[in-house]
Amino acid sequence: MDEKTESTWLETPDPQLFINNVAKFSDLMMMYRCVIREVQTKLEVLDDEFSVEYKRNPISFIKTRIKKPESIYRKLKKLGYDFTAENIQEHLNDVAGIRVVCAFIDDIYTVANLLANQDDIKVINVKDYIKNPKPNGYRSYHMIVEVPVFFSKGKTPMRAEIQIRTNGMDFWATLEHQLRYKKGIEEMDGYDAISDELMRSAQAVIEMDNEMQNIKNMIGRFHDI
Ligand code: 0O2
Repeated sequence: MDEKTESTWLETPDPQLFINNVAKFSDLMMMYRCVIREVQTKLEVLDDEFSVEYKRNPISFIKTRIKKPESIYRKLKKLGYDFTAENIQEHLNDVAGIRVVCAFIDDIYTVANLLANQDDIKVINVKDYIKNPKPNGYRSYHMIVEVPVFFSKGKTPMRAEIQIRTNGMDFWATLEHQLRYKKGIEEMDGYDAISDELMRSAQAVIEMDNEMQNIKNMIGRFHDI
């Protein structure tokens, strides 16, 4: 680091401003944790009701995450915005993330519709990568939702990204994420062969998901949902 940069770094921050910003950021992250809890409870309620009504659970498991500060910073920078609480709330939809892993393909649409029909949920955007998989083979159903959360200062609409997928889709996406996603392997020698293999494995998962769905349809007692 040269002298100029070092002195700028040491002299510029006003300690009080820094403390205020840190407090604002952690306050906002607390709000995102709360919207995750709201959405997770809604999903668990639906799953509980299903297990009583239909003697099975459409949801295998739910995973949640808050986007890491470095990723928030990178995404805002990519979009051309400064790293401020206001910009995070206004421009990012995926700080709060909820991943719902379902048993069967039709469970995905059942869960998505039941959520979308709740009158306190506003669906901002849907990307159906099951009907329209990404070129690399990625499949999942994505919803950006806005849910009111009641804090002492009043009701605040908070946004969250919900990714709904089968166990098979999740298995593939998790491994592909480790192997490739954001790792810049596109520049590697032999990338085309790797890409073909990933597509082939994605196709195998599609076939397995479809077969399991067909078997479920054949077993009539699962069919009356
Ligand atoms: P992370 O690390 O999971 O948080 P946008 O959010 O709209 O700016 P984009 O790409 O248009 O960006 O949104 P999209 O397509 O809905 O994808 C967002 C998330 O879906 C990603 O979040 C991943 O979690 C997942 N995803 C999308 N494409 C792929 C893929 O090809 N492979 C895998 N494994 N996951 C994918 P983040 O923030 O990029 O990453």
